[in-house]
Amino acid sequence: MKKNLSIVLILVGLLGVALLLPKTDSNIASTTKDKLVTEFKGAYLEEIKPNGNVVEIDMVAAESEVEIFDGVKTRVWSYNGTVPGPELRIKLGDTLKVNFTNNLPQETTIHFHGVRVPNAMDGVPGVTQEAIKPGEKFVYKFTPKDAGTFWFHPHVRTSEQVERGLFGVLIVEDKVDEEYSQDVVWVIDDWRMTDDKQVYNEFNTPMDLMHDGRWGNVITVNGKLNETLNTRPGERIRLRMINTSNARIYIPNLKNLNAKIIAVDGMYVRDVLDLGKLELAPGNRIDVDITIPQEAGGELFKLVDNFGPEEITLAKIKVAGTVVSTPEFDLPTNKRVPLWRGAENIAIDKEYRLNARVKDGGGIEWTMNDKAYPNFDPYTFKYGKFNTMRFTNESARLHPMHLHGQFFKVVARDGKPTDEQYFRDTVLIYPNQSVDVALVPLDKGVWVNHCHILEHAEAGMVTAVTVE
Ligand SMILES: [Cu+2]
Repeated sequence: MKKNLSIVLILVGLLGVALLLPKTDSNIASTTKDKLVTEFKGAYLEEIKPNGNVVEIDMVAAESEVEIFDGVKTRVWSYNGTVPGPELRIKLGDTLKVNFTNNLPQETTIHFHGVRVPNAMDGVPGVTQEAIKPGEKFVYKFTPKDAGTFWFHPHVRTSEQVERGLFGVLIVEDKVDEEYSQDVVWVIDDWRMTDDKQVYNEFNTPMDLMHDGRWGNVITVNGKLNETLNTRPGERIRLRMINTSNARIYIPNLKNLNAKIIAVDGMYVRDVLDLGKLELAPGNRIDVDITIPQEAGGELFKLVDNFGPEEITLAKIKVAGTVVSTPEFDLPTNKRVPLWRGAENIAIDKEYRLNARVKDGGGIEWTMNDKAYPNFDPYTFKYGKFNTMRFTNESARLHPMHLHGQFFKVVARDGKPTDEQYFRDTVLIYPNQSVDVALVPLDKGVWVNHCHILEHAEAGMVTAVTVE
């Protein structure tokens, strides 16, 4: 009896202490943050266990020629002789090993966009590795942590090297992918060409820098002017779209087809959304699930771009042949994508103000917090914790902001809460708009955070964050 009483007294005492503790805003905020981290757990992997299978490929970057226009050779820079470069397909758990040789007349690196790689494999010169000199080799080896649609490109003089044709595709397959009738990649690129169909070889022009970067006069899908996908009625297709353009933004739409977006920037969405409203900014990927209607034999469907005032046809889907039975399975989604309700009420950890200014001695430079790379405003995100970041666009131009090595979720635009039902690695910020994003970083290292309008990045719009 005496013992019980003492326990009661201890409990009363503890309660008293708890009541006396001030309920500060920071206490409340840290409790909320912990809840948001708990909600995030399991949304994607913290670590991957390699399955022991190594997929090895030799890759050479060099000058070459491709035929985009009938009978005309266009001089390009390419990976293994084609634009786009090789489409690498591996399974989740596989290790990718790229034996890379630089036969370009310039230094280069390879960055695997959107892939959570060990920091040393991120391909950023001066941050994660030394630039690879002409004639030199480098081995990229890593086990991607996520299944999805990714791409790769240089991170040296990127606006020139990507425009000349250096980019390729990395698909990390998961088991759901196999059930589709077809699994197709459409790499959408935009080129500025001369009248004789060569890559216009002045890069980072003052006009491009002052505006939204280098928009071209030729758009290709998979390196072709008239890409057409051949299908049969009833087929169910996974279409993976990647924007590898330097600067052009698309709003892709498949007219007269019921196209559902199942993944954004490689990662499955929580709930599917309709194609036709979401921007595909440079760097972004959108995967859609479409079924060719059984009665659509002989039809031609169009992939169009609705970003600008004039609709542009990008590619076509031709339907012919005998009807096939449609594979039946649930739309692949990730119900673990958090809602993060209340995230917009949490104080912003780090704000980046995006703007431009005239450089000493003339010319434009693009800044993040008044610094132009290689000068930058350093910041550290806390590993495994809830972090927030705001992009405030103080300029009148577009900025698709890309953070390496992490996924984030948009939680507010212009201060208004929003629930995007998916993660991203690149988010488009419109003129004078602010976008708040939240993330739980699971990958340590120094990661650049930059505008994916490649001319803006080249002119300074790059910063770096540390995750530790
Ligand atoms: Cu920009």
